[in-house]
Amino acid sequence: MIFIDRAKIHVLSGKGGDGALSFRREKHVEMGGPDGGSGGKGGDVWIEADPQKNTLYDFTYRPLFKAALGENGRSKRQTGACGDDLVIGVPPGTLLFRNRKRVADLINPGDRYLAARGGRGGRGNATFKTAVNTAPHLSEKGEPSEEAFYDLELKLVADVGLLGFPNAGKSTFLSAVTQARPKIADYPFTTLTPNLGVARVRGKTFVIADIPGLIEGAHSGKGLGDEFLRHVERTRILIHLVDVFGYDGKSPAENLRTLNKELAAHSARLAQTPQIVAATKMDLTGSDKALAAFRKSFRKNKIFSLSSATGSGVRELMDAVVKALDKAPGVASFAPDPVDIVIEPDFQVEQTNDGWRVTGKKAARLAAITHFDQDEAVSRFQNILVKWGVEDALIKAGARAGDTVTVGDHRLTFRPALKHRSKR
Ligand SMILES: Nc1nc2c(ncn2[C@@H]2O[C@H](COP(=O)(O)OP(=O)(O)OP(=O)(O)O)[C@@H](O)[C@H]2O)c(=O)[nH]1
Ligand SMILES: [Mg+2]
Repeated sequence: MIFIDRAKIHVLSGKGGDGALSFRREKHVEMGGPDGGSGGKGGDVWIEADPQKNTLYDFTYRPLFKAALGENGRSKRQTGACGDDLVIGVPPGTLLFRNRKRVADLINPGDRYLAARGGRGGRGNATFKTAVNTAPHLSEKGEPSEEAFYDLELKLVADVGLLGFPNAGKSTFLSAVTQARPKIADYPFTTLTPNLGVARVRGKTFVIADIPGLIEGAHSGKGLGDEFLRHVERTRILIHLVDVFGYDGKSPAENLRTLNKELAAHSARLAQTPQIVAATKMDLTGSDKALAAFRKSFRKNKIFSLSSATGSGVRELMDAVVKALDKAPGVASFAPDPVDIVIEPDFQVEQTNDGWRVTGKKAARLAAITHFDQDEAVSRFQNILVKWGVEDALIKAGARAGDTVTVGDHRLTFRPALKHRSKR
């Protein structure tokens, strides 16, 4: 399994089905009534946290996700079937961004976000029947599909994060206290991607995240950088493992301070996460003396003594972890960024090189569902625009009869109603 924690996806909801235009035909009935059924709704696209997943690898090569179309309506008032929704499974802990704004944090299995709404089905001509118009020759097209792009970013969901310089013994500790079997070796940067393990201590269960080693300057890209710190950003507490013999010729106390600076440079919030400090490799010769010196030069935290190799100190450390978890707040979630509330007018009128354009979501939608090859549909379209005040707005802006007016993808010739013509 390849661990990927960033991806981009492209989603497309289903177009709504078109409404039907049809009239009842029966033997001995000459003028049957309208019986065109409405189209079905197009499928929605959802993004959902799926506990079976732990990487965004699936999205490396499959960037487009399309929900099914709604079926067209048919005669005899048969409504088209709705298009099936498409549910895209992502690992719990996936954050969704749209236009660089965070829109959701899918932490818990089953958390879902509506990524693209399916188009509404168009109305069939049966629904347009009124006392005045008993034989409507018009129907609507289904609403178009919705397209969107999302950036996905995974921040693993874990209770405890392991922190330390390369080679400190993080992965060894994880394999000592959980079933996880990460790669362990006597060289720095053995771990290249995070590992999760589930620990059970006195009836309590919690998830531990082991991440690659950090070094001085990680926040500016040294070593493997500090990208992986995002996988401990949610954790409730951190265990800071320090090789009792130091790393890179520096003392363990210096190592500890250096990493805490890196942590703060990455995120102020992470620097606030409670830490339990443990000196590792306490089974090796000279470790007792080294630990005494370490404790002497670093008095801010209690320093636990740990050997993942012999198991000594593991229990005491895990008890402290359970205690700390009891006090710590829950796994952090990230709220959506505030959205700018744009109160969009129903339409706007603007002058173009060759005439006028009516813009706005509502107007574009109306144009999209209108059959411009049906005379009655065109009249309805015009009546609705007049009702919204589009005609008045065009006149006010200076439009004259005969000018070209574009609405959505359609170009029309402006023919204002009599009340406007008589004014001139
Ligand atoms: N003697 C002894 N050796 C240990 C102990 N814990 C880890 N080691 C050794 O230290 C080396 C590094 O251990 P890892 O668990 O791979 O260290 P890490 O912190 O995960 O390292 P990176 O993944 O490179 O950041 C390995 O050779 C381990 O066998 C310990 O408690 N005692
Ligand atoms: Mg490791």
